[in-house]
Amino acid sequence: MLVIENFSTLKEDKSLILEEAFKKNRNLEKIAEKVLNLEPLDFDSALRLYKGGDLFFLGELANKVKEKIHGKNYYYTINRHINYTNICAIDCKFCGYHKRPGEEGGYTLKIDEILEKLKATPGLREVHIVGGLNPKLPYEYYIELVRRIRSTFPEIHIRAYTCVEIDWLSRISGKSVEEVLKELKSAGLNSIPGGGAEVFSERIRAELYPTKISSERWIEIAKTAHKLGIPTNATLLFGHIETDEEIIEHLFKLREIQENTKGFYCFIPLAFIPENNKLSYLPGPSAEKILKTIAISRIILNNFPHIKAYWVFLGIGLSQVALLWGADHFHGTVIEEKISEAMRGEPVIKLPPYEIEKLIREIGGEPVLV
Ligand code: V47
Ligand code: SF4
Repeated sequence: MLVIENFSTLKEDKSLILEEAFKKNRNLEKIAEKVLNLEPLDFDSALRLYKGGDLFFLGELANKVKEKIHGKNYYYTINRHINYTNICAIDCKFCGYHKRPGEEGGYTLKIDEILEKLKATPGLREVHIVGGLNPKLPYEYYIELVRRIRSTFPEIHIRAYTCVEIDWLSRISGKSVEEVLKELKSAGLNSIPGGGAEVFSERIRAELYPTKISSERWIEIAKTAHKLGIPTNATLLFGHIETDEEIIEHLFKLREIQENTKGFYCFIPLAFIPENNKLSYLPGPSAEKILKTIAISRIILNNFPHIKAYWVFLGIGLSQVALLWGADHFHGTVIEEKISEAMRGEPVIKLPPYEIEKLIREIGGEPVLV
């Protein structure tokens, strides 16, 4: 992909695609200059760029921002997902993974089973733990799980329990969020995954996940974690009923929090999977929408260290392309992931480290194992 040094080099470039992109996006020149200087955009400019910017133009800008932050480096890890239970007291309409308490097909993994899965993973560097809100699971299970993983694998990174689960732990234990986080940290927790943020819009929450914690609560928990020195990730679930304005609002909110706490590590734009859930009548986002959303995320969140291309939800091909549209993190080997498996009806294929490295090299990048 060609890199825009400034708009005059772009105009001189003979690539037809870029010439066309430049013609179409001439009215966005001033905004694009700010982007390339890593200056924060105002809301209206960001929205104009997202709505009106051509796919390739946005890709060029986002790639340039990515290169200013990371050069040619692209990151990945050797990890394993543990979805410890699919039983959930909440009933988000977009989720095809969970089972209601008592419903057939519900499962909960024993701590020993989880340890066996982890032991069977050569070179494991990170474990990613997320599950439903299972009323039968006691508070001690959550702490014990982290403690036993830490004592068995002293070196690995334990990323566990979204802000939604942390809120649940606080409720079932009667402890404050701060106390819960401190206990988890002393048991061995390193960081918190980004799930559960969905879209910070009350309109969408009321329609799709009315019993889930509010965006204020999600943000309060993320900020508390940051205060305690626990980095967190953040997500956006897009491509369903949200508007472009709501996407930009979500990104601006995250940007503002990061300005204050510097505690976010990675942003993961999650493309809505329409199969096997209550929103299956929706088509799901197009590849163009997905790439533009990844690009605008890199542009607005230029104070976030990383933007992740989550290949399990996006597919391997589109994730590779996303690495040229502003994403710098390919997540990891994953091995097993029950959320997309439940919706798509097929197991996640393991992506070995050498294949991830090949995908990165194929787009001219330098793989970095973290
Ligand atoms: O919170 C549920 C989402 C999330 C659907 O932190 C759906 O590094 C799309 O957060 N279509 C869990 N998304 C996954 C997650 C995650 C994944 C990878 C890396 C990280 C990280 C975090 O999955 C849930 C929810 O927002 N989800 N159903 C669906 N139909
Ligand atoms: Fe439960 Fe999470 Fe699924 Fe919502 S997205 S129903 S909280 S498992």
